[in-house]
Order: sequence, then structure tokens, then C-alpha cells
Amino acid sequence: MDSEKKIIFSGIQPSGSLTLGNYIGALRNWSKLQEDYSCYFCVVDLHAITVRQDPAMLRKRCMDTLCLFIASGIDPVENTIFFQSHVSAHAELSWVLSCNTYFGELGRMIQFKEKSQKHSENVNAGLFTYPVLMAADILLYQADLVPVGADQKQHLEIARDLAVRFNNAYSETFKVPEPFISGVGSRIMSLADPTSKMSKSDANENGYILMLDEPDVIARKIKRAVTDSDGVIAYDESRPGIYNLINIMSACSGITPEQIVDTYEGKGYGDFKMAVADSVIACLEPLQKRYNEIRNDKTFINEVMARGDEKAAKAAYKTLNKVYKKVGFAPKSL
Ligand code: ATP
Ligand code: LTN
Repeated sequence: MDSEKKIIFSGIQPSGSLTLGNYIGALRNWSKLQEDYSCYFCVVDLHAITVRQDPAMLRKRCMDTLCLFIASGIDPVENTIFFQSHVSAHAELSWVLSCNTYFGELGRMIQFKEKSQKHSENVNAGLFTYPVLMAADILLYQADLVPVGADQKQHLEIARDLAVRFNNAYSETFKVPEPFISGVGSRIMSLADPTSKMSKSDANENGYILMLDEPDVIARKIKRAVTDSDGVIAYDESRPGIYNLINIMSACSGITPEQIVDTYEGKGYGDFKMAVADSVIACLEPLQKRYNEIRNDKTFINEVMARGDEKAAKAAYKTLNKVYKKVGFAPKSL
């Protein structure tokens, strides 16, 4: 790995089967950045248990997620792909950072407010301190850039604040990371409720398209997507259903929203929705094929895991050791 290259860190929770939102908002951008940066891409399994998970299901999804990273075009040799729980430095740095994080700043997090409403029976401490663990993920690798969807902007700000706060208190230790949020597609909305984010943990399966959905399922979900009764195709944020479908088609096909409007102006929603479905199916087809080739190749997966875990651990403990020294913990051996 070229040490001159700037560093990227990003992660996805194995909290469900990955959606088109995860692909367009995150994964697709990761594979575009991999040549120019030294990249760490992490299956953030520790984050996933902030919401109750079935253990057998979680185990399967961890593997599925890792394979979807690779199927999306991320080279597992050039980049470091690994599981968060395999590098205990994440949990350890998270503790140190949590002692430098204020209750008030975590209480302001939109994701915490939304998730604690959605899971009101289980508003646990991990859900509250989720952004601290995320900051630890990023700061451990001295990341310059963090490619994420627009929903993660607030969490990135906390990571930056914590880096600056620690550096000021204990001397220069962490790189202050920049968010990288791409334009069209940084916020794909639910097909069933286009005012809320498409999310893999949505109870309504008509709200999301999965990266591994079959073509007929994709077509059916898009056909059923909530729109409006205007009957006119226009790129207008105040008409969230059509606006979202145009964004999806634009992200999947590379055609600009303006060109899409030009082509479908005056046509019915039915024709337009079919075109959106075709663009999504064509966009996902090659990665689904690659996924099916690798998902059952245990030797290959084990190799990827072993290589990734080792490379990640090396970088992470270097930073953690520095942090332990700076906060004043006794050295392990004299
Ligand atoms: P959950 O539903 O369990 O909260 P999620 O589907 O929101 O999960 P995450 O694992 O939290 O997905 O997010 C992984 C990455 O995908 C993040 O960078 C996030 O910003 C991005 N992402 C998730 N959903 C969308 C979306 N609808 N549009 C664009 N980007 C998204
Ligand atoms: N919180 C993120 C997932 C995540 C992440 C990270 C993203 C955990 N750690 C570090 C970027 C960098 C989410 O998408 N919900």
C-alpha cells in the first residue's frame, strides 16, 4: 500500500440486507476512490448491535456485507476490508473518546432521536454513544476523508470535534477528517414514504430496493412507489416521490436529472417508472453476478478476512498505543 496516498475510512452496518441507498450513497463511491487513496472499508458489526439483532442472522449478514463490498468493485487486495469486532482497538479508543464527549452533544444527534423513537423499548447506552464509536473507527486510521451518505454529516462533525478536542488537550495525535458526500444520490428516499430515508432496517419491504433483489422484485417495488396525482414529470423537491425516482434513475444511469425530465416530460408515470426500473436492474446486474460467484467461496473469503484484519489491526494499534501513552496510562512493560 502506498504510504504517500491519503487515507479513507468508511463503514456499513450489517443490520440488514444492503439497499440501493447504501450502494448509491456509499459503496459505489468507495470503489471510485480506491485507486487514489489508501482505503479501509469496515463491516461495522459493533454498531449493528445498538439495535437488537438475531445472532444467526447477524452472522450471515456480516458475511453477506463483506461479499457485497467486493461485488461492488472494491479490490480486497489493494484495500483493507475487515470486521470492526476483529480489531478490539475500536472499542478501546471509543472508551477514551467517550470520556471526552459531552452528554449534550450526543443528545443533539438526529439519528439518536430517530432511532430511540423507532426502538422505544430499547433506548440503550450504545445507541446514545454510537457516534463516539464511529469517531474511534475513523480516528484510529488517521483518515483524511470519510465517504458517507448525507445522513452521516452530523456524526462526522462530532468525529472532527473530538479529534480537535483531544489534540488540544493532549497534543497533536489525530488527523482531523473531512466528510466526502457526493451530490446526486447522497440521500435516496424510501419508495413507500419519499420523505424518509431508504433504510435497510425499514419494517416495510416496499420502501427499499435491496442490492440483491431479483429484477421482477425491483420492477414491482418501483411500480408501487408512492408518487403524487400531478401526472407531470418534473425535477422538483416539493414533489418528493417523482424527485426521488429521478435521482435514482440519474444515479443508476449517469443521465442528468434535466435530460431525464426532457425525455419523459408529457409521458405517463407508468412509462417513466418502467424506465427507472430498467436503469436500476441494469446497474445492479453485474454486481449481483459477481456476488453469486464469491459468496460461497469460503477459501477466498477467509483469505480476505485474514488479510484485512491483520492490516487494520497494525494501523489501529499504532494509534491506540499513542493515545494510551498521551492520556498517561502506565506502559505495558518496563
Ligand atoms: P440502518 O437502517 O440499519 O440504520 P442504513 O441503511 O441507514 O442502516 P448504514 O449502515 O447506517 O445504513 O449506512 C451505511 C452507509 O450508507 C452510510 O454512508 C450511509 O450514509 C449510506 N446510506 C444509507 N442509506 C442511504 C440512503 N438512503 N441514501 C444514501 N446513502 C445512504
Ligand atoms: N454510522 C454509519 C456507519 C459507520 C461509519 C463509520 C461510516 C460506522 N462507523 C465510520 C463512516 C465511518 C452509518 O452509516 N450509519
